Amino acid sequence: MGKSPIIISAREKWFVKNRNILAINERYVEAITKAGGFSLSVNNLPNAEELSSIEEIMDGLLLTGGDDINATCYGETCSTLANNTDNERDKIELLLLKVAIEKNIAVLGICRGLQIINIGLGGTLHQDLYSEWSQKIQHNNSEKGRDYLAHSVELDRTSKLFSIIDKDEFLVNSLHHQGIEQLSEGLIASAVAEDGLIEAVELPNHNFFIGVQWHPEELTSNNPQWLKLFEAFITAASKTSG
Ligand SMILES: [Mn+2]
Repeated sequence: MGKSPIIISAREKWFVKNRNILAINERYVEAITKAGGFSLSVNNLPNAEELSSIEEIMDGLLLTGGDDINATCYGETCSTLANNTDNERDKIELLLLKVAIEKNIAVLGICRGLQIINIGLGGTLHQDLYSEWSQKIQHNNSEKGRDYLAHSVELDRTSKLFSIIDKDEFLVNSLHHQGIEQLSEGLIASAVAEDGLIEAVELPNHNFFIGVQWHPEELTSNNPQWLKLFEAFITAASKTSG
């Protein structure tokens, strides 16, 4: 066995026990580890030199879920309905994404991660789906549990995600209240929900570049198909590691 590809993520910030904690949900680390990768978090905004050091070791970029992105990142005023924005995290992730695109490094975006991808490439978000867009499906199900299968998505059979999952319709968990408004140029929508919301994106002509609006890391123990997504990501990251 060769060396484990290094998968970089940005930390979340939590206020716990009277202090700011920089953290990552362990489910991501478990999924990366099971798939054969090694997870490493970036805790603060790197300068140009620090960024090139990260670039040297980054085999894959995992953009994780979390609180809302500040709408100023896509030229809008941040809504009062947006939760716990973290400008430093937004900047770290947008920087890492730019490097990953330039260097053809494998990217997997989950929930907020899919949203960062869309913004990084020039798209916009609905800042609150329920009030701004549609009430047809409940996309925000945090009170029902993180593995609660909330709605179905239909997957484009020509997508890379389809080639990994090998199913064109399935149920997903749904723990978000924001979503893609204007899809950025260059991205293709690979999955949509019944209400028409884009739930997965891909960047063609890249080593590996997939974003999903649901949380596969919460579903791997009940449904092994979701570990396959992480395995495909780590395999692609292995190709750039050396
Ligand atoms: Mn959803």
